[in-house]
Amino acid sequence: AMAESTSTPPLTSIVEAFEELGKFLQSQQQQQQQKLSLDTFCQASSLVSILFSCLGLAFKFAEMEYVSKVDDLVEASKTYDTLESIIDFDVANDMVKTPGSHSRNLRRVRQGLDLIRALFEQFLSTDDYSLREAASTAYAQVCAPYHSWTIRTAVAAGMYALPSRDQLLVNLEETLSREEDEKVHPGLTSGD
Ligand code: 1PZ
Repeated sequence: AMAESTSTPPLTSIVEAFEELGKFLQSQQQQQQQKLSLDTFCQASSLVSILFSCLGLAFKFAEMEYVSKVDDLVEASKTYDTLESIIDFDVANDMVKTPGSHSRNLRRVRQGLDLIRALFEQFLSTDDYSLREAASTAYAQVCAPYHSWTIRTAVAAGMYALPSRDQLLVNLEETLSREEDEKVHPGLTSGD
């Protein structure tokens, strides 16, 4: 159902989806209640998967990890309405830290999202950062404290396989223009 909603470029879709979530949470906060629909959260989180296609094969494992956690939450959304309800259930059953529990997967997805937030913050703060530097700094801040030594070592090695910052932007634009092409039909591009 989500596969065809590509009328907006991916980065724009991601930004819009999370700004909506943010606005919703702020309005809820003013009413002293925070009930975020799991369904809405999953839709926003799924959009992020497109970024992996810009990173290259070395990050296939990270993609599979991320996508499997989001898929688990999509499955959970058939039973649970809100983020709070899965956490309440897992707290009551002492399963918050159990690998594979919805709460644990939710935390993993949140860490993935936070990693992207940190990465783009690095990008905005200076032009000097290479993608590897920015990604390494973001990873060290956000995810490394919660990953095993084995994973941290593999990620550190994988960082050398990341494209350059310029190449990432090219890859992103290619993704963007492919989406644009679908929108305006191929062959109708303005020839100047
Ligand atoms: C443009 C963005 C560049 C960012 C590059 C940084 C990539 C960091 C890669 C992190 C790899 C993590 C690999 C595996 C982690 C697993 O140990 C855990 C297992 O969880 P458990 O089953 O024990 O509960 N899995 C995760 O933490 C799932 C989420 C990891 C992926 C986050 C990456 C998000 C980056 C998105 C960039 C498009």
